[in-house]
Amino acid sequence: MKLTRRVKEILSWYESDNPGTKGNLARILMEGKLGGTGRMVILPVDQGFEHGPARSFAPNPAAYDPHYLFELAIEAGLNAYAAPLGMIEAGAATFAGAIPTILKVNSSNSLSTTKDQAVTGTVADALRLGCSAIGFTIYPGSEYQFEMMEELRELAEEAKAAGLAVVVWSYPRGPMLDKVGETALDIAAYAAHMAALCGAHIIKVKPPTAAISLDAAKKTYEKFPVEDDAAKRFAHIVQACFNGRRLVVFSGGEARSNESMLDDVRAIHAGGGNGSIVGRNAFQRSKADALALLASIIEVYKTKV
Ligand code: FBP
Repeated sequence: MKLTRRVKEILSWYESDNPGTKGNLARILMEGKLGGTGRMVILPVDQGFEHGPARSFAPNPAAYDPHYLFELAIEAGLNAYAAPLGMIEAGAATFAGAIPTILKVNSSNSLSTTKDQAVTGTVADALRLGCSAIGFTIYPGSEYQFEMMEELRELAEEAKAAGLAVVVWSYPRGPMLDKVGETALDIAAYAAHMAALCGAHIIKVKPPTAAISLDAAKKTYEKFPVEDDAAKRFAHIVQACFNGRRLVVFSGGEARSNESMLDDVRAIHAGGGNGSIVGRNAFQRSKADALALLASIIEVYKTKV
């Protein structure tokens, strides 16, 4: 595999990583229809944990089958497929080497009253299953945020030593954040920055709104405003990710129209974000519709900025 100049440049930003980790980042960045561009589209399917099986898969029952999800990511020409242990194990032999995988090693669930997560996979599992990376969610703002960050520290250290990459889902939630706060621009930038500080190679956050939520940050954003424009907001998140020295991708959220998804994608691309991680908006559509939407998303990321 000949790396593009862009991918080599991105790899150079990860100054402390060993060849194994850089090689795994390169595998993700060089895979699929966006391979070599520095942009990525990833399929995440951990919603069975987060929301339960029916809420996740009833809209498109084919998606109850883990093989369907691997096939969707491969046929769409995506960069990687991220899922919890059981889901990756269920297709491990059939799809070995077919697409880079990210083992989601912690998860929450809707039966819990606390904003905490269980560690359900290990670095050894990721290596055994041929994954390129581990994926870990932190909930900045939760009563358990420090424990999650400490778990991440241990797992990231182990993953990096073993030559794996580390993908961090940084989702603000907890007692001091209302629904508006969870996706407010200042909070999203803060969450992305903390994931970078925790040593993430790839950061995943929700698209930010124009709201500014933290009282302590309001004065600063009044003095140094971010223009009221979606692309400028994504660019601000990129700034918070070490001024673009860390890859950042944005989630798709609940099922919504193609146009609304594509509006976000155009703004992410214009703002210099590195791509999308699209779960429900992919696997809850019929395969034909999902492939069509993912192809349109990829086309946007292929255009010159
Ligand atoms: P979606 O594209 O379906 O939003 O998937 C992205 C994701 O981060 C999943 O990995 C995760 O299960 C889900 O979002 C959590 O969504 P929420 O925070 O809305 O419960």
